[in-house]
Amino acid sequence: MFHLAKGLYHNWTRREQYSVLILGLDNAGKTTYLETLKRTYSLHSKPLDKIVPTVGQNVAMIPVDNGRKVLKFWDVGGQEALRNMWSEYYSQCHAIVFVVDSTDSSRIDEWERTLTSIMMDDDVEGVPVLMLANKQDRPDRIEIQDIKEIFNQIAEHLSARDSRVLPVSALNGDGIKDSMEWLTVRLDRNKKGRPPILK
Ligand SMILES: Nc1nc2c(ncn2[C@@H]2O[C@H](COP(=O)(O)OP(=O)(O)O)[C@@H](O)[C@H]2O)c(=O)[nH]1
Ligand SMILES: [Mg+2]
Repeated sequence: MFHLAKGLYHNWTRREQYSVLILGLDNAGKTTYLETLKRTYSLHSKPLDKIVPTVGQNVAMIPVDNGRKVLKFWDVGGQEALRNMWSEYYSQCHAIVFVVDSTDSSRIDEWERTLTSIMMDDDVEGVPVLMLANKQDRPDRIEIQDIKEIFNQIAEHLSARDSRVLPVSALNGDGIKDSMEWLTVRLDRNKKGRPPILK
């Protein structure tokens, strides 16, 4: 009886854990996004003016659905030399957040190539991709419609998967909750393809 109760309790308290990779070029705002997520979901976070370029990785565990699910976010650094390491995380990830700096028109080609190569990788087949058009608080931003068009051209050539472009400001928090909602729904929907880790 005790074992049965213990087993039931264990199943009932089991949490689903999903890994979400935060990718994008350096200076796009990936670490700022991670810190703002932590602050929005009441975790301890760094002051945004203390963020330095990421070497290595930053990780945050964010509980959702009253703690029944945990989203483990990985911010793995975006400088060119570090991008080669991204693929090491692909087979384990359940979703990708790709962050772009909406004010930097000089690097559109670079992020377009980078995003295309991610989406073409067999190890992320079927994985939901959320693109964050970041720095929307800045008046010199490129029109969101133009960013969507570039994204849609990339997404068009790929197999069916959930994808979306969201305008956000990692700095002032606009759109951050929307990004979490989008991810939570898609992770659940993609559960058969990529089951969560049960903890
Ligand atoms: N105005 C504005 N600046 C941002 C935003 N997100 C990030 N930044 C700035 O962009 C720079 C790079 O941010 P960081 O998070 O280190 O980028 P990462 O290299 O992608 O991790 C920093 O100076 C941030 O303060 C945003 O939403 N709006
Ligand atoms: Mg960083």
